Amino acid sequence: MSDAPISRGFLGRRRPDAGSARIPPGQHLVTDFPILSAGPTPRVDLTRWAFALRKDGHDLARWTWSEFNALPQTDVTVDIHCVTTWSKLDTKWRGVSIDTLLAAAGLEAPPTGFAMMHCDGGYTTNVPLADMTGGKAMVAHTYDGKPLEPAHGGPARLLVPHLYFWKSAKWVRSIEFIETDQPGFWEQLGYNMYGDPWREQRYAGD
Ligand SMILES: Nc1nc2c(c(=O)[nH]1)N[C@H]1C(S)=C(S)[C@@H](COP(=O)(O)O)O[C@H]1N2
Ligand SMILES: [Mo]
Repeated sequence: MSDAPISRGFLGRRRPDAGSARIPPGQHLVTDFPILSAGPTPRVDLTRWAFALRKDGHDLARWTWSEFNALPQTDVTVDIHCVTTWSKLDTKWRGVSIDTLLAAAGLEAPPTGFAMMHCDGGYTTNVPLADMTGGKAMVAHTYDGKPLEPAHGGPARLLVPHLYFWKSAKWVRSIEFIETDQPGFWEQLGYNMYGDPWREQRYAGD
């Protein structure tokens, strides 16, 4: 993921079979955008929405919807990989990178440690902080040029495209910094603590 704009022309000239080297083992391509949610799509009131970075039970930083949207924005085009075996290429997102959030909060990215994502509806998932910084993750609010649909996590979701897509928490409301790794919703049910699609880390022990 980088801040560099991706040329539509270049993507358009890519040969149809040129994507196979981009599909991790055990995955197949889809062109639609499946919806996978463990519960109902929460109804979100943007006037009450806020996004927070938290540690030890208190906010380190907090942004309202308008404050969040006023932060520097990042556009990315990335491939996404769901553990249920679908992959989708060249998905286009706009949002606020985790680097930008940390800088806006006056925080340097902690060199070690983990993040626990907390979402409307109660979903959680864990990701090492090193996998969220350095341009590797964002809180996305726009998909393919349009406001992110509620079913896909709107108004805003985490996007960590280099890990299986269950790590990309929909309706995310806070990132909690934790010292030691803890399992989130699917991880407690036997899914992998890390979830690298290229190493097929689907389940605990993979
Ligand atoms: N809050 C929340 N985030 C979530 C989920 C969920 O059930 N709740 N499902 C995860 C899973 S398993 C996947 S594959 C992706 C699916 O995102 P999509 O519905 O936009 O395809 O969201 C992830 N993020
Ligand atoms: Mo998933």
